[in-house]
Amino acid sequence: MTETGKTSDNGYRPQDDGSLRAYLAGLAPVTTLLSGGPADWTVEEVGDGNLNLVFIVRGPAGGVAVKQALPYVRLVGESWPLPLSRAHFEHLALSDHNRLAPGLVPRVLHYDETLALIVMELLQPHIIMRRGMITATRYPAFAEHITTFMAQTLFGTSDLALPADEKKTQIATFCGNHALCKITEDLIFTEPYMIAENNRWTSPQLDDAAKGIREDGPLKVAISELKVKFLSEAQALLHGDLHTGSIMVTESETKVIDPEFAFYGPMGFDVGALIANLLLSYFSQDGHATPNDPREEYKTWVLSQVEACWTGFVQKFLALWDGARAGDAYPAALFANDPDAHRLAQERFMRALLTDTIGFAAAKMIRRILGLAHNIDLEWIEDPHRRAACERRALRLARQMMVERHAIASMGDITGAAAKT
Ligand code: SR1
Ligand code: MG
Repeated sequence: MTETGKTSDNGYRPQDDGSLRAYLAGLAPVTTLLSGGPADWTVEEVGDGNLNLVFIVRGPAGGVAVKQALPYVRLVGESWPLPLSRAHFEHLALSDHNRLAPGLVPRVLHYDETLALIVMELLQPHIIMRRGMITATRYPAFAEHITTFMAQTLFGTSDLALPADEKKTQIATFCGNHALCKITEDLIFTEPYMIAENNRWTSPQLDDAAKGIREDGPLKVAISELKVKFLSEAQALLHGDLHTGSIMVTESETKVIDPEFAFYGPMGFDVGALIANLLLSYFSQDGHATPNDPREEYKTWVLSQVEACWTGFVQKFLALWDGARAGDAYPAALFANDPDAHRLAQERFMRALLTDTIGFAAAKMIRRILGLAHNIDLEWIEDPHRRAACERRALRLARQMMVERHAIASMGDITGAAAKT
């Protein structure tokens, strides 16, 4: 690996059952954890994401998860090359996240630069949160945990926490992850608003809605403003893909996985990703409801989580701001004798962050309905008429959120509008 994060292709090979057993057998911490020998282990490739190989390896005493980057986008195939260096940035981000939000991220047992491969603790019995929400499962500890994760990681890598020289060094390091940023720039901020080969939607049911979005001038201005923020505002180290498929949960635990899109960007992008995916789950519930399982109470719970995620995040972020900190932004000495100015500074900062969060959330909702990569929350609604009805409501709210984001004063306004949409 060079300092720019480029992995040499020398020695790289995608793992399979046999090669992975042999490889792991050479890693003492892994063999101790698994116990037995390679012949006693089970190896299963379970990757259902868009980009990578993921193996679950189980031995007599325990298990590990192994994630390996492929040199192309798995969802599309070898025609879309993608640098292996994303594993380098994922590893760096996991290390920062483990330091800043201990217990909320999987532990890394081993990292191999050449193979672009990370061995992590196996999270069990955790499941991907999105899957749990499709079966209307509540996660009572989720909002508490995810707000801690977002506040600690976003505050802890911002100019409020870091001296400027350190922050700039970090920005420079993560700039190398530009290929993953480019996916976001194209798939989220550009393609859904124009005719593009990658786009797909529930057709013909949503043909008119897709056309409407392509012809919506105010929406195109708004998404372009958000794209400029994404391209140019290095506020904090972002997870970069903080949807409910990147969160594993049990009733009492929450773990944030998969930060391969990590880079220094606008904080509202991470918070907005989370809010968007909760709202998409909300809109999908009518598509999964049955007479015996009408989902009305669950929908209320999901909307309560949208508000809890925002209010909990704000409260924790401001508590960190009020504590001892080393950052160059808003120097404590400047505000020491002026509590009114301090409060005003915080209010204005959080107001701007709310506006960004709402805008990015809207962008994330639209891309999952009209762009390349969709969510199983909606995809698993088999009847296309029923699915399209859910998607249409989500699109309507997202359009309003994005265009009116400067005028929306609270997350309660969004949940209220969602319930009426
Ligand atoms: C081509 S990758 C498509 C999407 O998968 C990831 O989960 C990201 O959200 C990315 O935009
Ligand atoms: Mg992912």
